[in-house]
Amino acid sequence: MGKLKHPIIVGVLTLISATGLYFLFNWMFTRPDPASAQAAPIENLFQAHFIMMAFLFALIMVIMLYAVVVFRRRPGDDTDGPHIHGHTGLEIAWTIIPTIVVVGFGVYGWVLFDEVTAEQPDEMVVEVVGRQWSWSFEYPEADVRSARLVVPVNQPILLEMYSEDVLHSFWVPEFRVKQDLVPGMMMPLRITPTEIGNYRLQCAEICGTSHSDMLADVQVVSQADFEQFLIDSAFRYSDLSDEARGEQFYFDLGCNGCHSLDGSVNAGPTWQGVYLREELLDDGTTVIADDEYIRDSILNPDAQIVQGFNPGIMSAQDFVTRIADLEAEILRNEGVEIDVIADLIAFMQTLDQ
Ligand code: HEC
Ligand SMILES: [Cu+2]
Repeated sequence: MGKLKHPIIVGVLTLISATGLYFLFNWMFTRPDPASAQAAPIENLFQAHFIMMAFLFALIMVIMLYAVVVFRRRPGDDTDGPHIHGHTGLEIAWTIIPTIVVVGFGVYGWVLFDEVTAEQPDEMVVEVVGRQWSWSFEYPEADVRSARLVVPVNQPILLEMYSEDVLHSFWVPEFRVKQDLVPGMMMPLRITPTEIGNYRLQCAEICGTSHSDMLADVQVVSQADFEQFLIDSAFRYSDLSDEARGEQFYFDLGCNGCHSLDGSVNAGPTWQGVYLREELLDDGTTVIADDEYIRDSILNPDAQIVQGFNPGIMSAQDFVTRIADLEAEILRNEGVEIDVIADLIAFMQTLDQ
């Protein structure tokens, strides 16, 4: 031993501490089980980081604590330590090794980013729309709209994502990939789900009052179940009853982002029992929520404000244009004139207290 005694002890202590820290990090940074093809390489990247973090942290702490304890000044010892004037070899080593590690991780991340964003064969396109504070999904090949994202297992998916207002972010932790939605741009995200199951999409970009409610169900299903989903969801607006169409509009236009059906108060008043309800307005007057008032509340939202709620929130969504666009689209696709607001009111009439 002799001269090598301290380095050997420090080396052994470093390895033991690094192993402990590695398990600690894995336990601390809780992650649900990976469920997409893109998740596996990202999980490896996590592990590589944990190993490097555990090793470096252990190395620095062990050397420091070891020196503090073992080489502490003893009582009565007034001698000076040795004077050291630099060590060229050491300085070169501690410049070159960290450079290689940092650049190495950079290259690793770059290659991996290329891999997880790479185009896949036979991609299925799903259009994703995010807005304050709800999501909706369209399957252009099947002419299906949905408030939940249903995808077949092991099928490469290309999500074409749009925001109708501010920045949002698509994040399903099990898939490990995350992508911002930027207003005015199509943002792509590729996912190949590998595990059948139910997941939850959450917006990961703070986007206003009800950001934390901006959730959607994600279901990874078998190919057969997926085809059944498309059959069950394929519809023409004009085939539905007025009330059912109103309910569909409630989701398609994103009214569900602010208006609950179960009495809970979100950014806007609940729709439970809204029809013919007596509303107290912020100027102290009351009004009965009849057809005319409801139509006005949608077309000219800032004219009458329900007490306890904020003006400007609904008008910022520009429903006048969006409803007109939707009516024009239905007329174009189905050849029928639909009054979206009348159907929304018919739906509200079904929502008793
Ligand atoms: C971004 C949040 C938001 C969205 C999305 C939203 N609203 Fe509202 N809505 C509000 C707020 C806030 C109020 C209350 C302030 C006011 O009276 O304008 C409100 C009030 C209303 C009222 C009056 C309700 C009452 O109790 O008197 C109606 C009717 C209404 N909204 C219809 C709709 C319809 C239809 C949609 C979908 C096309 C929709 N809203 C989407 C925020 C929203
Ligand atoms: Cu959001």
